[in-house]
Amino acid sequence: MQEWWRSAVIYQVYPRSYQDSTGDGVGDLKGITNRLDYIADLGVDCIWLSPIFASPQADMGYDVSDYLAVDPLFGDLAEFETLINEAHVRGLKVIVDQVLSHTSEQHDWFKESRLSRDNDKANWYVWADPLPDGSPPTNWHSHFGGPAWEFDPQRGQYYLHNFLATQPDLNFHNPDVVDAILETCKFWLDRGLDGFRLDTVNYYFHDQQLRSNPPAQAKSQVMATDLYGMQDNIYNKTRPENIAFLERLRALTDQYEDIMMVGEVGEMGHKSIEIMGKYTEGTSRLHMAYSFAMLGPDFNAEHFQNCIEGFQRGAPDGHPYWSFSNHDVPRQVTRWAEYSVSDDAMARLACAMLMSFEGTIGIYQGEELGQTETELVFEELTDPPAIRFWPAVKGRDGCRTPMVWEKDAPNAGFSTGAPWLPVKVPQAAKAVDSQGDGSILAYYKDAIARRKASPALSRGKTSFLPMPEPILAFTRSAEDETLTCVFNLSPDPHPFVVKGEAEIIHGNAATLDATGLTLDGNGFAYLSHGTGFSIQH
Ligand code: TEU
Repeated sequence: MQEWWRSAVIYQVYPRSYQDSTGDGVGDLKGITNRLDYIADLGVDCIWLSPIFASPQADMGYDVSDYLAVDPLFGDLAEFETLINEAHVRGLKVIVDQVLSHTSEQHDWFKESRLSRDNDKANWYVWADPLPDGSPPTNWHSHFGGPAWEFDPQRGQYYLHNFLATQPDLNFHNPDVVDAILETCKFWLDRGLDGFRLDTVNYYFHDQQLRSNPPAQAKSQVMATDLYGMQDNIYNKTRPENIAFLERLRALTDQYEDIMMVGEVGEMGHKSIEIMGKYTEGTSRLHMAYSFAMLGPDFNAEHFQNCIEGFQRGAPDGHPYWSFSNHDVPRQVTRWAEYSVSDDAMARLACAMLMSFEGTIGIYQGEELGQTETELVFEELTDPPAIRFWPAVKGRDGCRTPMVWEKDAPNAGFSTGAPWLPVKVPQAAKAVDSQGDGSILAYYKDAIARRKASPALSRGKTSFLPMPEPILAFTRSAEDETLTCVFNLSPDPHPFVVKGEAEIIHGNAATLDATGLTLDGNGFAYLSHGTGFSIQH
């Protein structure tokens, strides 16, 4: 039998913003449990919960102060177990975010580590002496701006942080750290969850030689206008030592049944696709991985083809996870607005594309409503890099505003209290209760069901058809089914010449008649056909 995750659709829940059950303005585990029927009704297979562990919330839970405790903001261990059990009753798997590369500065390990150079935890983090002039050991920069090193007066040394200064980087070269991390994972596996989303999986190991970025990199150390447009610390990521660690983690999860791990590769562009392949090739590393390649501004056929084909070439036995949105990037309807006829047309086009890709599919809460990025003013921001670099950096709050349930209820039914991020009118207008027949929500449910029912869409092999921009076209086939999927990635109409018998089994803004196929702006078609079929632009 095929492993469950291979053809799954995974739904990401951002707990702070899903459903508040207490009126404190922040979503919680009980709130999510209360909404499980809605999630099951979408037809998804699995829920990915963004971090719920004890945390001072400096980076909204991606700064863990106790890996073995649920943050009281979200509930307690009993409520977590109820959530898992209730999900399982509905046939839903649950994976949780594990933020293992760094901890919060409030973690006991770090509190001890920073006390002296010779305590038990002295080498659990990445400490280094200042250069003779007192400056940081390397020119590495933090992803959230500024240097990646913070000086600690008590130790008289710098510690490494790839993200906020309150997120010190664990030293994975220390075997005690690796053992402690594996224990952490075991603790949660023993509680019956179905796997992990591994945060920043290519950041675990640092460059022990402490090599500075070469001059070209150093020059671009200034915070770029786009949070995700910054240069890399080339020596300090995707270290070769990581593979052996991933293999140990896999060996641990293989002791349990049906566990899945999806790693977040913190890179964009084609390089990130290669890393996804390296981390998932074979059966002894991660089950699957995603990168920021499809989460960026690129919206052209060549880009999507390069991602999908590039992955297959690099890792024929690997498995990708594709998604267009998450809690770190502007929502796709807004991000790709320059290519769209309307928000609705883009929501449908993006959904139809995603649901036809080979691999596992991820959607992010609110995406199923065709949600747009929320416009916020400075006073409303909570995301540290945005607060620090506004307006050059807009940050990630705009995709993290609360889920909208009832259009006319206070805070659209998210909370009876003042929500941690505001619910605004354009977002509330897309609330679940306003989405009936013909809505984007109904479209997503159909699209998920269509993918599930189709061997070609859920498991088929992909071969791309040569087409000029802005047309993305490929054939997917499995068992007796062959489908050709054609997408118009522009707002302008495009005609095609079709030879042989064909039928549109699903489409939007698409017409097939004696003269051929026409795709209006953002139109698309899944065509069913026999062997004599061909299509040309
Ligand atoms: O994201 C990593 C991340 O956001 C990026 O820095 C990424 O490495 C870069 O965009 C690649 O171009 C994860 C979480 O998803 C995010 O919410 C956290 O803030 C971050 O790690 C730190 O834990």
